[in-house]
Amino acid sequence: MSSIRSNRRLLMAAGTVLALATTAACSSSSTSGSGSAGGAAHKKVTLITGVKSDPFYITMSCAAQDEAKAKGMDFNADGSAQWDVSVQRPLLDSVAAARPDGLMIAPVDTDALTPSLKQIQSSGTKVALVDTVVSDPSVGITRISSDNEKGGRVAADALAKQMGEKGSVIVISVKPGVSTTDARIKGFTEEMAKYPRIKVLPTLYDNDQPATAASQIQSTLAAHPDLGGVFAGNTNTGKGIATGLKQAGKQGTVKVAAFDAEPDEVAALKDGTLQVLVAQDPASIGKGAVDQLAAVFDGKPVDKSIGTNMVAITPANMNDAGVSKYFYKSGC
Ligand code: T6T
Repeated sequence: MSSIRSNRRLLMAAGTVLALATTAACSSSSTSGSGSAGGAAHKKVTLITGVKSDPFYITMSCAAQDEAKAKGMDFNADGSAQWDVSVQRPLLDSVAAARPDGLMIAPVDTDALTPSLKQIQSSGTKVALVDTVVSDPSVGITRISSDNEKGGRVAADALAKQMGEKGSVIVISVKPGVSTTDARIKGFTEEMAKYPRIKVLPTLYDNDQPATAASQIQSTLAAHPDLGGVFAGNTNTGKGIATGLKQAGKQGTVKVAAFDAEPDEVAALKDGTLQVLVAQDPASIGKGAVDQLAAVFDGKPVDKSIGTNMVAITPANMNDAGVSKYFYKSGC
């Protein structure tokens, strides 16, 4: 049975709601037949996030924990100390040994961890991919994330507007091989091509280190004094760019569109160092993954792919309750 869910996606920019009807590409649904014995209650579910201390993943984990508790599941969460395959792999090895009923994971690379994930899946653990994905389509009963390419396009249009549609712009992001940020960069650069008076400089990667992003933006300013705009691919990059611009005395002069809405980014939006945040809905990603695992445990249809909301936040709409609810949390 195929279940098609169409969800209305709202992207708000400066109080303007851009309603984007997005059909979650749940082109087919699958069930596990009779489902695991005993349904969702008391099933053991583990969440492995990309970076444990990142407010994006903290917000996701808090919502997943609440939903798992409501369903009587035994939930635990862990995450890498930094965005690195060699740091996340031992966590996966522990999951393989523990053999939980369900694993929710944001893999930090599109390919490097696939063998481990396939081995965990073949041992009977149901895998839900949250936020990031791997290239191998056989991994995961469900994939839940933002439409990152669309988010990159929204960032490009918002930044171009801030720059008066002219000047040079640079993209700084985490590292190549991350499904989400790669998609944002793709959407951003393709959209920016529509602005002939904007020159896109070569992308820089900061390994998800704010200090590196701060240093990179300052060296970019030294090499390109006319720099007009920056696209920050995620939380730690946005945080670092804000710091670097302040250190260079360029806050507000160089316009910034940043993905995510963790507390330091929100503060930088408020003080005028960042101009636009493309916030995701990590809570819905976490809750949704628990719900899909519960469905498979209960032998019910599973949505293979679910898209979640994004909101473009600016100083003009950041105090609206419907927008500020997307700010990420640093704790449950
Ligand atoms: O932007 C989020 C997440 O969507 C991405 O996959 C990696 O970076 C973040 O975790 C924020 O650090």
